[in-house]
Amino acid sequence: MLSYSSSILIALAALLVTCHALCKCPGIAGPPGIPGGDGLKGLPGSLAAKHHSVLANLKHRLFRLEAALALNGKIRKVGEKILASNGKKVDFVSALKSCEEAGGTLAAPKNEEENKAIMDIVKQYNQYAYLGIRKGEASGQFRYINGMPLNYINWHQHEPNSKGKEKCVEMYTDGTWNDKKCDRNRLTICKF
Ligand code: MMA
Ligand code: CA
Repeated sequence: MLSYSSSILIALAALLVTCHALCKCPGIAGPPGIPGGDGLKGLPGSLAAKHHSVLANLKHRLFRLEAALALNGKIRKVGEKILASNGKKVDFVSALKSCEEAGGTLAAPKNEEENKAIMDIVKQYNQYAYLGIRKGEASGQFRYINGMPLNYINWHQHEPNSKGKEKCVEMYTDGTWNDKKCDRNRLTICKF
């Protein structure tokens, strides 16, 4: 199991590699040519130290950025995940599309802690939200957007009652779930 800080470092390393490849990160120069160099193997000590300080700096900036965004309620951190809403109320397909276009997906709680974090946003906007869960055409079962079966549920009493064609799921302000038609306007909450 990787620690949180190792995961951040790995993510930053991947980001750096991408940045170098794309050459579009301001303030980060590409690595100088390394004779006989092969990736990170065989880097001179000075270069390894430089990479280490660049990573430490990025980690620090990322930490402060997340703290600033969390402070004013723009994002919520839960475990390794970041939750955010654009404050918009739209139908399920539009909500999912806007999350995916932003590089995330519709939030779906995988445990009580995540359910509480999503509920906090529902309460913040005082609007029911669509969850990243829908009824599979073939299985007739509620599943995550990626097709995996649910490993946590928090249905409201007497739900799901599948009145008519309720193939989507909304979260109420108390954090419980209701199966609901997908064409209603509900708050968009994305997971990144
Ligand atoms: C509405 C609709 C359903 C929900 C019931 C609960 C009348 O239908 O939101 O999805 O199950 O209310 O009473
Ligand atoms: Ca229902």
